[in-house]
Amino acid sequence: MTTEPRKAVVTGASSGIGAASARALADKGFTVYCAARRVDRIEALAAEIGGVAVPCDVTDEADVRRLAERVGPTLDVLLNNAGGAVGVDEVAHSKAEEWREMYDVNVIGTLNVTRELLPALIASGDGVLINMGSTAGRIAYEGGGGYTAAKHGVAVMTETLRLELLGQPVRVTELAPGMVATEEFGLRRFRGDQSKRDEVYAGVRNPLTADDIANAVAWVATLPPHVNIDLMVLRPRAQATQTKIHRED
Ligand code: 8X3
Repeated sequence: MTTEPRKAVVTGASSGIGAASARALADKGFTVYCAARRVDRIEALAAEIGGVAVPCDVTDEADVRRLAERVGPTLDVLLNNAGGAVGVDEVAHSKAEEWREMYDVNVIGTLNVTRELLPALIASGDGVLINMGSTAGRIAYEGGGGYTAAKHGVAVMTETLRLELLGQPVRVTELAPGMVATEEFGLRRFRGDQSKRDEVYAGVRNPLTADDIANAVAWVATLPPHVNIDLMVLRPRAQATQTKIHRED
């Protein structure tokens, strides 16, 4: 008797934590559906890890329906990773379009993908749903209003899902990383300003890497079916809170 490989979907798989998580899940034997907007990147990643590239903008409901069709009737792991921060303005000077963009990708994107793939997760008999939150979903900080609001949204949606899915064969986890040194997250937040992005990590000896978060994803995804990790907060040793950071010269 042959067993079908287990399937995982990773959104935002074109770079950073998403790409690293796709690799980590493939290492654990999953066939990974790599979903993102940048086709060249997900095709290269899928070729590297023996996965499937699915072009998908998580804010586009038709794209997400196509993703669900591609995955088919069962799915073992869903990592809602697509998200990000745009801008560092104080609330008094914030632009609605930037807040909308953050709410759209972080919250509505997670909603769209979860809604379309939930039946397949349930049908697997042991689905694992992992939402990529952030320490920004647990605290407020100056200049982070739009992003913290969106990530608080992800945190509350994750808790709501755990309540609503009680009794169904689906585990629900929020991963909440703090300082992770990926290239694109900071560049997008600072609108392409490399020196501002680099300042965030200045003097911090070892910020977390995308692989650190990917290890956590792979661990959560391969625990025995009765073990649910509700929330995992991950920070580098050099970071006690969002604003209390140990920097060396
Ligand atoms: C990233 C964490 O500190 O930039 O999700 O808000 S922080």
